[in-house]
Amino acid sequence: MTSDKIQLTEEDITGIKADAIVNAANNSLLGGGGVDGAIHRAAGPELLAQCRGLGGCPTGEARITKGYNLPAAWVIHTVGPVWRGGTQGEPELLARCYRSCFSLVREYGLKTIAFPAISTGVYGYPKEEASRIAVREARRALAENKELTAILFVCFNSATRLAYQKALADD
Ligand code: AR6
Repeated sequence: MTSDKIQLTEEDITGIKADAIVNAANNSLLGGGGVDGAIHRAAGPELLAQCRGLGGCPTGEARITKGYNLPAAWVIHTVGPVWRGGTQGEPELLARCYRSCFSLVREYGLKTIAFPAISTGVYGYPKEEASRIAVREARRALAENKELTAILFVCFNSATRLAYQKALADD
């Protein structure tokens, strides 16, 4: 089932004005490269200060902070799995990331959320497999949470966009 509540865009996630944007963080939650670095730069030092107080985050879980200087009100930090060939529980851990984010969405009464392609950069998760998991979990969240009005998948390049388009076309 395709839903018009799921949208794709090719832009920098730090400019998106959703209730929450998701950060593909690491276990320390103290910043890094990729989308994590971009979010910390755009949000400003108060974000790092709040993250310091969280004491890290296990892979597959998520933590929420304010968005500070970002247009988004909240940042949901989740830690995706490092790709090790797919036999080390990576698909389940990646699915758990999305579910952890959607459970915070429900808890905080958020209506719109933007995700980067978690784990598909530095962590090496193949884009097609990762996007299938992202789309499956998004559909599940929309079925379970009627308050959720929009899920935006932010594709940073055309290969990522293509992978999501394929995943959305598959039922
Ligand atoms: N907006 C949207 N998407 C982006 C942006 C951006 N500004 N920048 C990168 N991407 P990655 P991971 C895309 O590497 O694989 C960090 O150092 C990127 O093209 O950011 O989960 C953390 O601290 C890719 O499609 O995250 C961790 O150590 C996607 O975001 C580690 O990287 C995810 O790429 C996490 O690795």
